[in-house]
Amino acid sequence: NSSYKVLIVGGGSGGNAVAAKFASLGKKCAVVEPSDLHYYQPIWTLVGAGLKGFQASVEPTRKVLPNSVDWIQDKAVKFDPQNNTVELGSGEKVEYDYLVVAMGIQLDYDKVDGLMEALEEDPAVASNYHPRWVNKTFPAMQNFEGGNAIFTFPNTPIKCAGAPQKIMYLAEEFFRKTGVRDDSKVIFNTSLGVIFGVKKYADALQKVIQSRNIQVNYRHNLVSVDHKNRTATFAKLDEDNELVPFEYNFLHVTPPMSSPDVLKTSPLVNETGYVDLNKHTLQHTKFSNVFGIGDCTSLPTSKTAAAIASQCGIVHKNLSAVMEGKKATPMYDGYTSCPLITGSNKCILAEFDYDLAPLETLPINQGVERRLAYGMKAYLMPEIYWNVMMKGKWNGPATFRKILHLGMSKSPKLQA
Ligand code: FAD
Ligand code: UQ1
Repeated sequence: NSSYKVLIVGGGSGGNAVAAKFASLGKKCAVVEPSDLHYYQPIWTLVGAGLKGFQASVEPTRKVLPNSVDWIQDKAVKFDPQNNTVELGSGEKVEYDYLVVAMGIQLDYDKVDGLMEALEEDPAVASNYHPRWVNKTFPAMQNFEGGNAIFTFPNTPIKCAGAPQKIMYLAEEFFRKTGVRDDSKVIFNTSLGVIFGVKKYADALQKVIQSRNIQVNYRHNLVSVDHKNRTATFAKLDEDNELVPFEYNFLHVTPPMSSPDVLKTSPLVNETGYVDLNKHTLQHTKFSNVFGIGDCTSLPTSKTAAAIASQCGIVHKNLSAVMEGKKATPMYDGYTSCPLITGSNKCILAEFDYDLAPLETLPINQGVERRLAYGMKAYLMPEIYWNVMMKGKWNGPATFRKILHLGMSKSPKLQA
């Protein structure tokens, strides 16, 4: 059985960003990651809309992980934090002094009746959330000849809460270009009761929705898909789950999501199934040698790569302090960001914190559609991700925000 000073479980956005920070530990640090491929998922919105090629989103895991740290190509199947071990699929138990959990969120496509079959068999059903089915979105948009184009938002926490509607705006614009918009209805069926959780950006999105004649049905949760009859059935969450069928000619699904099954049954999680962290220090609430980052955590902020950028430096600093016998310092203000793309050259760049208060980097109002914000999302972010964040050198835009606001920016609130 092997033993490491720092063991990181999951080598996605969070796990790899942290591994890069600890690369100087060399072989004392390992990453458990089953997949050969590392995905930059934020670009899938643009891949789905035909604006970027899929290859822009993928690199071999070997190339992304720091060379110096060990890559254990397997999955974690059991956590035993009392004994500081993680069991692998192979049956081997790996010991650690310090653990970082970075397993992401699980996609539960199978929880919607008929959905997997529809995704496999119906060319009009697609999903930007999956590396296989994101490649169906643009062909389905091209083949759409009018009728109902339906976009869904599930009744669970998800990653990038804006993505279910970003693809809708891009598709709606595309349908205007291809001349089918007048013969179609663009429908957003969302389990939520609001379009977005932060009022400033919700107000901006409402204007977009009205000006582009999009129909939004709140508290509608997708429960089944019958692709043979091209019907998607939704439960009305505020009306005793009354079922309403919608015929579709194009269907973009955001699946229900949950914490990875392996975590749900582990001692590491709270009652919601996510890794139970102190929201300001990112240290585990019960096991002081355990930290977490990203989508698999209980942190009450929107699950994004942008949030992870702000978290990875804090995990590094606080875990390093704990290694030296010091205490973790409260530092994380919940910063997250969601570039709400509303067209092929337009974006509302939402940035906010735990209080759902806007925390904008640029010294201009980001609550309006801007070409600059689109450029940042489409061209700047991928460069930052691959060349800076994956090298352990991007801690989010806080420093730029302070410079650009000449020190007038609000300082983070970190009361416990
Ligand atoms: P991931 O990057 O998903 O990595 C988790 C890793 O854990 C995976 O590599 C997986 O193989 C591994 N793993 C799983 N189970 C196990 C196991 N049992 N043992 C070991 N390893 C395991 N974010 C933004 O900031 N801006 C955006 O515009 C944006 N848009 C998005 C659009 C879409 C369509 C999607 C899907 C996501 C978007 N995101 C966006 C969200 C962002 O991609 C995620 O929040 C981020 O990648 C989460 O990082 P993570 O490390 O928590 O999880
Ligand atoms: C960000 O830092 C980041 O990580 C690379 C993203 O991931 C895709 C983002 O989408 C955003 C918006 C940020 C925030 C950065 C700036 C400069 C606003």
